[in-house]
Amino acid sequence: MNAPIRLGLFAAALVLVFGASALAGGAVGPEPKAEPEGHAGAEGGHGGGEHGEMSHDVRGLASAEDGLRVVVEDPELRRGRPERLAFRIVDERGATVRHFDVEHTKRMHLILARRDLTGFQHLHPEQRADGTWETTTRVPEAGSYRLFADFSRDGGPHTLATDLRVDGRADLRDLPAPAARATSDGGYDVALAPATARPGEEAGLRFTITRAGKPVATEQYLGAGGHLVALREGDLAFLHVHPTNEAGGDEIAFASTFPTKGRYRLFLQFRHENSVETVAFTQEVR
Ligand SMILES: [Cu+2]
Repeated sequence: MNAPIRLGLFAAALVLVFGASALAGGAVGPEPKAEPEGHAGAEGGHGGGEHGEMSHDVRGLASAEDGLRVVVEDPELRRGRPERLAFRIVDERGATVRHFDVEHTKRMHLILARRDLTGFQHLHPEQRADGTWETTTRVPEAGSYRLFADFSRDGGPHTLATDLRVDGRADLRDLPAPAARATSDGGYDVALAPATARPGEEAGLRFTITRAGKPVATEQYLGAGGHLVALREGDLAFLHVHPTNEAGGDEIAFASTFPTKGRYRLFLQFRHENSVETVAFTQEVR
């Protein structure tokens, strides 16, 4: 299938699943008054608490939520060269938020992923005096990317997301089938223990790492044995995942609740010998 058709199908699926308000939320620019109560149950994901426990597990579907909004200075990046990426978090009055809580040892976590769940990056931008978050990144492939600003403010977690465009023809890829093993660029072999993940139930995700056949004990990374980001295929909903063990063991474990059936891409990052390695797995939820 060629890229325009696939993009078209994707857009149609988005409308079907999340309706017009989610689309508006994904757009860059002035934000209409959101109607977060418009969605049903598990897919609401607004973290307000009134939707029950599940609402904490899906985030990152909107650029504005709970009175906060992410504003990207320039959402167009040129491909294959270092580009400045700057954004602010603004409150309901349009004032730039300057104070953030430290979460996983950082005040701001910036995640980038292309719509086909390739091109994952996890960055820690610097905050300027005016509150703007800024970093430099190089995106090697064209396409539509999701930017996630993951942070905590006044004790409340937030993940706001918006789109970035990278020039050129996008060669979109199918999500890889589930596999029990993946290898990082640095040559680390990672195994994901088989786990049955059911919608709405907490699932344990356990990874073991070897290099050249020998077990590897990871070093502390962002305050834990590793960091895991889980994104849902189709809408790139960002799941809350928390580590359930410390660094130094022979296993990195996390717990996450997959809100719905479907496929998710898990991005595991860990540190060893001062290098941060990334591997990705496809998780099916039935
Ligand atoms: Cu981070």
